[in-house]
Amino acid sequence: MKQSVTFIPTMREVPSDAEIRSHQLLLRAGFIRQNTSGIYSYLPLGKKVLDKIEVIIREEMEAIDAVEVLMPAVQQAELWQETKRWYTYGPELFRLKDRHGREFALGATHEEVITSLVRDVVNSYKQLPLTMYQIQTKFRDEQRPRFGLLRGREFIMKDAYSFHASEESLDEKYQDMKRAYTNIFTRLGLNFRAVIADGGSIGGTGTHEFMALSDIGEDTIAYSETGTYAANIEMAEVGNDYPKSDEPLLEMEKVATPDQHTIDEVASFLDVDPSQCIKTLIFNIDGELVVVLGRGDHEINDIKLKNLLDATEVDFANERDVFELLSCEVGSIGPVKLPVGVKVIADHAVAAVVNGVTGANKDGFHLKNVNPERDFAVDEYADLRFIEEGDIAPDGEGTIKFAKGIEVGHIFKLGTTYSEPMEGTYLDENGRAKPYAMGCYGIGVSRIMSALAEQFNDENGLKWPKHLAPFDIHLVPINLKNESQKELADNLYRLLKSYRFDVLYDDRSERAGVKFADSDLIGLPVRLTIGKKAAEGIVEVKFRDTGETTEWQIEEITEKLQQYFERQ
Ligand code: 9G3
Repeated sequence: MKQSVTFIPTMREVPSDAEIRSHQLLLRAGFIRQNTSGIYSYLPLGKKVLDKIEVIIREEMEAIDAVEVLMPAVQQAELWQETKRWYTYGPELFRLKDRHGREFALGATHEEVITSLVRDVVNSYKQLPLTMYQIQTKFRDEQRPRFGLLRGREFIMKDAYSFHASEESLDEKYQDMKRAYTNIFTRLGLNFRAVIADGGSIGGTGTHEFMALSDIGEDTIAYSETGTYAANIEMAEVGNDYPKSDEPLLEMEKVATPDQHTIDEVASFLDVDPSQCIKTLIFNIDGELVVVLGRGDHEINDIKLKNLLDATEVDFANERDVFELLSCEVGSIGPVKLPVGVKVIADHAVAAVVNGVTGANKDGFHLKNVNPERDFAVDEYADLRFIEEGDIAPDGEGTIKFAKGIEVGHIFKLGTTYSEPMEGTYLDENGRAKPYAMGCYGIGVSRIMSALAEQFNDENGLKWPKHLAPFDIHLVPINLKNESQKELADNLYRLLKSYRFDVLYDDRSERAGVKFADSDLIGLPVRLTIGKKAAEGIVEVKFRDTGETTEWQIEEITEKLQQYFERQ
């Protein structure tokens, strides 16, 4: 492709609203342009990378018998009303009306659509299992679109849905998808981890996220340095083996702690370690006030709390609720002598506290030598705390480290979450109607381009992995007014295309410096420069990933390139 006719608006300056490297580079190298907040155009170079990512995804989907479809983006509200999501989703769901005033959603995801499609056709176990996928634009009115393609309001997703006549069949497909995703992200060359994740509001049991490791990732993953354990920090389990000291239980006593409210203030005032304190929090869980206890040096994980109580809403109780319940400030609350009937749940670590410190439920006072079971009752102990770096991995293999990740894939076991309310049923071998067991599986296609740009760049620009670059070769003649350079460049362009290399021919009448800077910015794997030695049939070669330069004779170019690109 001749660069003079290709639309590649490179930019010298860094756009001020682009905070992260990949966003800056994709803009400056002319891969994308923002139309409005969170909504982008993919320019020729960006579109070519997207296409190469999609080829890999399609190959791996086909390998596990997933068949491609394309569903509508405009979805009738009635479908979302069947699953009640029309009512449970707020402003994030784009809604619109047609000329007759009928209501629609712009597709944020397609569980309702695909289930309505399948229920009209699939009514026998003989037609199952069935897995369909699409690669399509999704619409979500994010409150804070940011980081370019990483969090947009319109983005490209591969979403797959599977339908089964048994949990076993679903499990099998789920494992197939997990392997297919591992193949996809490995073939993309991304540094990623598959992590145990929270199903979020989509329900269903069991989900895995695929995280591309990156410091600008919004998710934190806890992984074992030497083992295989990896989980989204929201879900990472914590072991329950807390050593309990056998020191004698001392007499509980009330002590004045004037103006000491936080755990750290109280701990230092009473000269004890925060791990000796029992942190008492009051949550409002679906309208019920629940007392949650944790060790002073740990953080309570509200996602674990929500999953434990199978709750919809988990919020901190407000000051008024706390005062009504305990007639004291938040900084003085404790589990001793709570009003009857208040549910108390505690993280496992609390059970191992001996002679601990906690609030006295009286402003300005705390209790010392408090012991669980002797001084306060706990309805249920559970794993409620956030995992921390240095913890032993739950499977006992290695210690936990944190890393930031960009979620590029997420797979879910849905069970009958959608088939039940939508009456997506099949007749089993005994002729009984049963709802399909379902799975759904997403990959952020446009997000992957950002993740690749984040992982593959240097101070001069992008450095695309050679099988994903928008073009294979950047052919850069220094001076097209020079007859021998122009002739060699034109001949080489024709020759390389005849060998089916994808060539970007920089035929612009720009200075060499501009051409080289743009070439480094765009980041094609190989640059062939036609310069002074053109008359001798010598071409300068530069490899973008290593920066290495060398010279090749014209005669050896095609063979050397076939070696480099590992083509026959
Ligand atoms: C919505 C809006 C935002 C959403 C959803 C629905 C996330 C929603 C979860 C999923 C689950 C899977 C199939 C492909 C893989 C992901 N954000 N989710 O359902 F209406 Cl506005 O999308 N869906």
